[in-house]
Amino acid sequence: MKTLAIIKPDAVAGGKIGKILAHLEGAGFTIRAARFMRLSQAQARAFYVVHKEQPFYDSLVKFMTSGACMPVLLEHEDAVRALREAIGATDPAEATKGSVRGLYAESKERNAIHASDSAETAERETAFFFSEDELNALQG
Ligand code: 3AN
Repeated sequence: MKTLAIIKPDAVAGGKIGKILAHLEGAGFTIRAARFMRLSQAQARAFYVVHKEQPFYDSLVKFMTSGACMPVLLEHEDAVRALREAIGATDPAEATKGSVRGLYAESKERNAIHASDSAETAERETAFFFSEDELNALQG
């Protein structure tokens, strides 16, 4: 199965793309699609719409639009669970030491990487960044 990750602007600006992708490939994920982009305000607001009532929403949108990010479609047996485990807890202070966030996150907000939290979310978030046609073409 597949799930969606986003290498966030803090990790892109900090030069961590290569390390994070290597970490994920080392954990058994296969990269199926990727793009390098800067989210617009509208895109960031829509992507995080489930958090729109949260006190951190405006700050999160500001951070996610502050620079380039890298959405990545990853395949793994049990991909959603495996990726959540590989990235660690939202708060780097609580993240497992060897997890992506344990290694690279700065704070709860600037936490290096996003991962879909369920199979349904993974489908919605994948469609947010990659069209069916594009994914079919990548499969060859
Ligand atoms: P996760 O990314 O671990 O699934 P969510 O879905 O609870 O965490 O939160 C989405 C994003 O919102 C997080 N990745 C983080 O950047 C930000 N966030 C969550 N909680 C906080 C908080 N208390 N303060 C600031 N930012 C937060």
